[in-house]
Amino acid sequence: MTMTSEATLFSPTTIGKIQVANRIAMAPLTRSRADRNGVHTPLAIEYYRQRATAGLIITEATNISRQGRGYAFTPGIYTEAHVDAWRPVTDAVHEAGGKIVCQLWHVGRMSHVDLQENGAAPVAPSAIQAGELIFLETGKQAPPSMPRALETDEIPGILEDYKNAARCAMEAGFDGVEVHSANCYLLDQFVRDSTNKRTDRYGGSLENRTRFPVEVISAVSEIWGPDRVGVRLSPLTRSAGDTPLDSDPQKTYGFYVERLGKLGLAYLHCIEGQTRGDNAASAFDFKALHAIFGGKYIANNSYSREMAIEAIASGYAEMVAFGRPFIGNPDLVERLRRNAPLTEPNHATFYGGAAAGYTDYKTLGESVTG
Ligand code: 8OZ
Repeated sequence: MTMTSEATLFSPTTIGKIQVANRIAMAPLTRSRADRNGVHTPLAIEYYRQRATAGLIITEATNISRQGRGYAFTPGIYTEAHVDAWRPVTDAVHEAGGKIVCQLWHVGRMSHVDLQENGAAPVAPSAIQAGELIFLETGKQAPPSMPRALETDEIPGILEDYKNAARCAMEAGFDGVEVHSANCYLLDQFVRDSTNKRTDRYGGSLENRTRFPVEVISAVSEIWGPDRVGVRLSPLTRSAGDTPLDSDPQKTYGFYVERLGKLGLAYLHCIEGQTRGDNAASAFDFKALHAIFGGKYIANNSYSREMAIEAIASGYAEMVAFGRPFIGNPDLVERLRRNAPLTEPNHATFYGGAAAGYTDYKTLGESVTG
C-alpha cells in the first residue's frame, strides 16, 4: 500500500475537536502586559493576530481567580471585563484563520500578599514557602509569601473557580482550554511529593496527590467537553520557586497521565526538560508517558526546525510547540517552511512594557521591504 498523506510539520490535523492548519503550536508565553486587574489592552489583539498562522495558539498563562494570581500584570479570565478584553483577541485570531485555547492558571504558593485580596496569604497544598522572586505591581521584586495550607473543605470552591474561568473562556470565544499543570504551580504542587505533605485525601499516595488535578481537569471538561481540553506538564522542571522535583518523576507523572488518559482529553502537552532551558527528552521517557496517555501529544522545549520535522514525520508527536521563537518571529510558521533565518527575541522586553518587543517584530516580508 502506498501512503499518500504522510504527516509533515506543515500538514493539517485534528486535536480533539479542534482542526488545526499545521503542526506548529505557539506555546504559552507570559508577557505581563495586562492592566492591574488582569484586563488586556488592545495591544494583545495585535500581538495574537500577528501570530495566528500558528496551527494552535495557547495563550499566556491566565489567572482563574484573584487568589490564583502571582505575578503583576498577568491576564485573568474570571470577570466580565476579562471576557470583554479577550473576545476581540479570539475574533482576530479566527479572522486570520487560526485557533486559540486559553491556558487556565492558579499559581498556588507562588504569590505574594500584595497581589492577593485584602493581603491574604497565598494558598498551597502545604505551608512550605517558595524561593525565587516575583514581580509586584510597584515593579519591585519580592520573595513569594509564606502560603497557608488549603483546608479540605476549600477544594470545592477552587473547582468552582476553575469552572467559572472555563465558562468565561467559552464566552470569550476560545476554541478550548489548556489546564496549566506544569512549572510547579498549584496543580503541580499537589502532584509533587516535595510540595505536598498533606495527610487528607489530597496527599500521601499517588492516587491522593493526583486527585485534585484530576478533579480540576474533570470539572473543566464538564464545561467544555474533554475533547476541547488539553493539559500541560513539566516533570523535569524545578522552577517556579526553586521547587524540587518529585522523588520519582517517571512513576509519578506516569500514574497521573494514566488517569488523564481515561478522560478522553484533546491532548497532552509536555515541556521536555527544564522550562526555558534545553531539551532533555533523553533524561526521561516521554515516549512512555504519551503511550500511557494514549491520545494526541504536543512536544515542547527548545525544538529546532529539524527536530520538529522529525518529531512529526516519525509520529513521535502530533504537534510541536515553540515558545521563545514566536516572540521574535510572528510569522514563525512561514520561516520554518522556508528554512529562513529567525530573529532572536530581546529578553529585556519579555515581561512588562508596551509595544516594544511585543508587537513590533517584523515578518519576513516586512524585513525584506522595510
Ligand atoms: C514566566 C514568568 C512568569 C510565569 C510559567 C506562567 O512558567 C509561567 C511564567 C513564565 O508557566
